[in-house]
Amino acid sequence: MKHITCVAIIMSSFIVNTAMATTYYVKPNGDDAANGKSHATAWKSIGQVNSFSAQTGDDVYFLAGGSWNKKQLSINWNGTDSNRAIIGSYYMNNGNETIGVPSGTNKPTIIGSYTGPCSGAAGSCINTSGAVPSGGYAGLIQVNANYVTIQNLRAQNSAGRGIVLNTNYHHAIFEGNEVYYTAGNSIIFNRGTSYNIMRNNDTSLCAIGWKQGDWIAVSKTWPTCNSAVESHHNIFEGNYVHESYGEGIVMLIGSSYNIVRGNKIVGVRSTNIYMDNGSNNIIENNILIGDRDGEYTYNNAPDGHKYGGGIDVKVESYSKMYDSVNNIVRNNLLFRTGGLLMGLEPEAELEGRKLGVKFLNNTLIETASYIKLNDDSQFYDSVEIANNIFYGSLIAENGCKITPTQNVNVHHNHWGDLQNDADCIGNSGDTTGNPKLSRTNWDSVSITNIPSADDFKPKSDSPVINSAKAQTNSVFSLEFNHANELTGNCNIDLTEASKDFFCNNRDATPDMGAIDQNSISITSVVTIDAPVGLTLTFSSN
Ligand SMILES: [Ca+2]
Ligand SMILES: [Ca+2]
Repeated sequence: MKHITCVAIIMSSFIVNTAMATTYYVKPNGDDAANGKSHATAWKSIGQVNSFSAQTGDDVYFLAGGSWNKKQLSINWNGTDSNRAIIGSYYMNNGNETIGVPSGTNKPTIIGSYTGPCSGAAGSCINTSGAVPSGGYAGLIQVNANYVTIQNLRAQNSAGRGIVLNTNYHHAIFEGNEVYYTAGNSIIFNRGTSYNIMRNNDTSLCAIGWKQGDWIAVSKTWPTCNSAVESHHNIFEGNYVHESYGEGIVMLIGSSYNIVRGNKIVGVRSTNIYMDNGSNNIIENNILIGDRDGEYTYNNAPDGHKYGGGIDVKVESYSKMYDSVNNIVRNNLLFRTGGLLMGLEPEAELEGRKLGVKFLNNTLIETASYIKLNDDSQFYDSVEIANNIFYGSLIAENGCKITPTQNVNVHHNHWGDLQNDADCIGNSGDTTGNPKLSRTNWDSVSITNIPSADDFKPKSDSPVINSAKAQTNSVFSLEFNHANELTGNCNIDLTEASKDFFCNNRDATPDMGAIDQNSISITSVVTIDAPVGLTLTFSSN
């Protein structure tokens, strides 16, 4: 008998009109010859899940605490909007099968064959025969169907990717999963997918040894941790991406109408949030913490230190068929990462591609640069840089480059300790000097001692208070149908760009930076009714 918890009640709303759908259970000491319909008769193997005659909307739950070795899990049956195919975790509570993961118990764990990170020469790092999964582009958990939810599983030691939505499938929800040690990406929505949610996942140690067709040394990898490729209308929300060699959260090759919000990205080697050749995307309310000179750093900065990247919006040559316009980067907090970047590659310029981004109300502390726009502004489309705080004593020069200023509307920014940079200082509404943030000593910050959002909050005597210019109606019309799937306290309001980091309305005289001084302290950016478990709290360490 299935024990109905409050969690299960949430899930049960999906189980209307689903007489045909069945719930199956899998446990390490199960029996594939049993019917799988209870804990007592649970199946044993991933192979059984991969090959049984599934009906639309069937659900499969693996026993929490169990692990399954060296077998790719492949989901090949559809759900529907009202009856998703859910693959998740269960446990026994007073003799009842209960959906979820009990406190202190590991999520059901699927383990591949890779034990990286790879430190040897290219091609020497893995026994390619018998690798699980079989190649760097394959997922340890692979979804080849629509309306599938993967929740509360752990995928680790993948010789390829972690969790993959394969090409041209749609409406996936991947949430509450842990993905650790992957040769390639942690979680990816592949080409042609759309209307997906990647939420509350914990991903770490991605890109430990794969690049374009070969398993290679980790120092040469670049795969992204969580990403979308030619994939639209997706939400990336509340994910924790940390201690990884690739990029953090990435939208590639024309991925459009995506929202990246409320994620925490800590100690990733390359760019924290990256997008190229995509339009109508919003990147907001994320916390990015760098790992200066640590293992997970890549770029050399003018101050002699190594940083990862910050937030970068590009038009690249390899996908030069797409513009990258109508993008918003707002209310993000960055510490010791790269800065805010945008630009076009030469071949894309030859194609006449356009690049448009609004960087609004971000706060950057001790970043490797403040903002750098390539010298290609004739291709810019509605570029605006306003209401941002840039501050960091580590950066004495070269922190800012905005030339020429044609087609770039720069105003009302706080330039911190940049005193004489003609590229940046002197625009309408600018302020300078110490922004007087809540936290004064940042030296102890590390990837294991993460500042809270409140640390970035300006004090009442800060020059940034009441110095911003109100931004209204600056957000494009976003073709997005996820409204019913957003459960946080920061609903997407497409006509209102004047909210602070905590999604409070800014007052009539708004402040620069992500957080208004007068905003109340709230401990989480997004409060998500995930089916089970993980809720990220952004003010805690
Ligand atoms: Ca179902
Ligand atoms: Ca104010």
